Amino acid sequence: MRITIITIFPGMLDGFLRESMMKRAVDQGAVQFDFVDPREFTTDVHRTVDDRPYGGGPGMVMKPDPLAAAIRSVHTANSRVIYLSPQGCPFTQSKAEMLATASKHLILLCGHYEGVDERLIQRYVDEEISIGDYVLTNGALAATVVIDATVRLIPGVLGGEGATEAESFTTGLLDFPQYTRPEEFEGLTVPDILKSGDHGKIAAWRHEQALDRTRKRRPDLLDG
Ligand code: 4FV
Repeated sequence: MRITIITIFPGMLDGFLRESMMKRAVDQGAVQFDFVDPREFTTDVHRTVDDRPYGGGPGMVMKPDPLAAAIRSVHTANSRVIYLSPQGCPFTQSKAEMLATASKHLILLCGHYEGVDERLIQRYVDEEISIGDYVLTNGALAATVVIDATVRLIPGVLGGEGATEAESFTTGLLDFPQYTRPEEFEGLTVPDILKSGDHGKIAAWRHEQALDRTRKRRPDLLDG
């Protein structure tokens, strides 16, 4: 998979892409990342990528032209343009699974300021995704979340670490509680069932725990 990040702050993702799982995914050849800075597609000496909003109001809006040229510079028939914004569809595990399996080339458009000129979205964006109902300073942070949740699902990337089939949201439930050594921690012990070796009983206990937590913390996940 190829992931192109369109952002005026390419350095913001450097550390994240050079560490841990993402670095390993690149080393394995499962994914390649590249950046496009819209400033490279400006025509004025100040390399202007934003301007005041028509109709007045606070803040600035990203100009359509540099973004359009940036997208065109990498867009192919296999590309899917995703704009990260609070107006997007909520990002979910199933969306991550879809992106991980169905996409050859993701172009992640990272907004800044008050957002992007609507005409750019109309003409170039295939899908708008929101990572949550709050406002970030920059879409690159949201792109990082989408990249992480998606790339880890590319077959082979996770290797031995954690089977994705049985994890949160994939089962429709929150995860069961996890324990590891020491057997006693500050007076707290590990539930005996987990030390029983009876895998049938352990699986039943874990499912009951997951169900109970989901009922208490996220009953919305149980609707339907
Ligand atoms: C956001 C979100 C988000 C809005 C203004 C960047 C900011 C600034 N993106 N999910 N929530 N974006 O807050 O995806 O341009």
